[in-house]
Amino acid sequence: MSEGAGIPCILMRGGTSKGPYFLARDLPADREARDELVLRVMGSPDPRQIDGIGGAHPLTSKVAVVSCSAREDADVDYLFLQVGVGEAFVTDKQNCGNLLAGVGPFAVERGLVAAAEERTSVRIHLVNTGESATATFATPGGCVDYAEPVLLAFASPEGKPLLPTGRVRDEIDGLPVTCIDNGMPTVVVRAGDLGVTGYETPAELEADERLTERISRIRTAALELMGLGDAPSLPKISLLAPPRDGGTVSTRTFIPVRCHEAIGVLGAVSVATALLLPGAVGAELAAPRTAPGAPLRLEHPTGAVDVSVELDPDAPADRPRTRRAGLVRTARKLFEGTVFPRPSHTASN
Ligand code: NQM
Repeated sequence: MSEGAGIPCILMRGGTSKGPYFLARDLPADREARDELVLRVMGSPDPRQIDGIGGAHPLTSKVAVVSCSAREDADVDYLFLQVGVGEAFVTDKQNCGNLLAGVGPFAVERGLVAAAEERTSVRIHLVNTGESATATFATPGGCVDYAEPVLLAFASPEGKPLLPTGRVRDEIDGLPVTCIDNGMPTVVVRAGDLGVTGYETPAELEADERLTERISRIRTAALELMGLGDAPSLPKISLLAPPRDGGTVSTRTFIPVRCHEAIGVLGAVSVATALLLPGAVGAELAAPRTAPGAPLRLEHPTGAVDVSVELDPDAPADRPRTRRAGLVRTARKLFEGTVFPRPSHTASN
């Protein structure tokens, strides 16, 4: 790929996030070369991403790479890349369930999957973690209808423990926490234990230096406790409080430096799963389910998300498993074209 050559991509909103979607074959196969190119495409490490197409926030500094799958149980492979804002990193150590919402529609747009007449289901292999999901969406007359929702169903992850520390509760920095991973490594903590209500805006929470320093300490300790190595965007830290708007629980989630304006998809699945585990931190704050098996409604700074999750009753108590999980998102094709990455040696703006 020559310097200055453009790369075909579709810019999509997936749930509450946004980013370019590429076919894997349009990016370098070499990982280092790919990551270096992705930094230039997005405009990182500049915190404004002014010379790229990133949106200068972790929720808009995301990239999806999609290809046909060689696996029998999947139609497409989806690799997610989180790109640093103000930092020169590209990490594949986490999934993104929000961009996942656009993967099925993108696969149809690019002809990787043939659309059915009414609704199309695409089986997606999440390359980052080896998990799998099925996205089902409306395709009347064989075209994606972006006005309709995308149903995301997650199979239970094989062999990966929901409780990475082996315990339903741990203590970090003197606080009770639950470390959970049902698709997204997340630390659940009571907002009240951190001296906040849990109803503050993300801007208010980010401005609270005492809080952000504590969250940073919790994160550093949890990285080790959960065996996450040095993943720059993990774990997420979700602050729980009793619900205020008829939901199950209120959440404010650090991802892990900025506070999410909503909550990540797999982050929500992970928090909802923790709420079902007897003894988990924050489960006592949750309103009872309206009916057995009813979705859990996680309130967040800009609304709420309903998560369906079912525990496997046959799993041993010390090694809980889920049977399935799912939620509904939307996605939208925003722009289709050719992106021109900043050349590696550029004079200043
Ligand atoms: O948890 C943000 C997002 C996410 C991740 C983050 C996500 C998920 O909202 O599945 O979607 O936690 O970094 O895009």
